[in-house]
Amino acid sequence: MYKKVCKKIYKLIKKYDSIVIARHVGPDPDALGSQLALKESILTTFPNKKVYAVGHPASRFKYLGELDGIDEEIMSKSLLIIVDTPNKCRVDGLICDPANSIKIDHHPFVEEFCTLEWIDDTSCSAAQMVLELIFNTDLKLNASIASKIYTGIIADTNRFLFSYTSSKTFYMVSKLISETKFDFVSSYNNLYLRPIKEVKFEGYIINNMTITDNGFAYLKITQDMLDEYGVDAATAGNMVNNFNYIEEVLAWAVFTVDNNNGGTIRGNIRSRGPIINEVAANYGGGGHKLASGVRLKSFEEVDNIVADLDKACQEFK
Ligand SMILES: [Mn+2]
Repeated sequence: MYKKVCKKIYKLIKKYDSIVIARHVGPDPDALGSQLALKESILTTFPNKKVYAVGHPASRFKYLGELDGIDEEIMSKSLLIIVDTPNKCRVDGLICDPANSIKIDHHPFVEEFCTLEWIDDTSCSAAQMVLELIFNTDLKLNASIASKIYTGIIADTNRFLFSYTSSKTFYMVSKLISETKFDFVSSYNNLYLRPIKEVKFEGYIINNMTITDNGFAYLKITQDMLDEYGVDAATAGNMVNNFNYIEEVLAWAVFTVDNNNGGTIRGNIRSRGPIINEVAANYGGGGHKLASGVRLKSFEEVDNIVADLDKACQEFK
């Protein structure tokens, strides 16, 4: 089934002289890695084509490559490929609707907005799907493309820790390493090296979080705390991924004031059992069963969701 769709995608890529590749707003390493790997693969295979990777850059992930600015005229004439994005409103840099568009995504289905959609919600990452596309067509691969794909895969699976890592993931990564001989160990430096202030702030969260009798851990993070350690709301929010495997904690969250978004409270919630996205949905949030996010108006609202998440932990026990 996926072989057929890969061939269809390749045919369209072959047909167009100009191709635009987009991904979701607030890019993570999988979004950028799959986007820039696909761009490089198309350009390596077809050096005469014009390929643009669009969207706002993220300075943190600059090592994955540069992005391109384009106008409406270019986009309207191009083949548009959107990676890692389930819904249209989350596409970064979409300025018009070209005649042909392709979606390559591993999120649960939200809406149809491309003329050709390849959705595989059993895939661990969009990067794995781009690799599948390369392996099943005449698209080329090299060490530089491989490192971008690998970064996407290890970021979305948290180094093969999450459950949607499959035998296919290991098989394809093994093939990726043996075919290109790229230095996969150096990918970890780019992804995991961080300044001491961030590590110290993580220690601060651990030392100051409240853990309820039902196993729900949380911390409210104010602007003063962010200023003291010199970290931003997004960085603080992403730290929840590091609090897995604490014996006394079933689910956990950090609630961070986000002055870049009008002083709203950014809630990042994780779980190793209790279903949390249903609770988050009651507050306008979303995400997966065990990894979810929400945006709240005030710390008073935080108290309500904390009570609900604590209850979810109690029911799980
Ligand atoms: Mn992804």
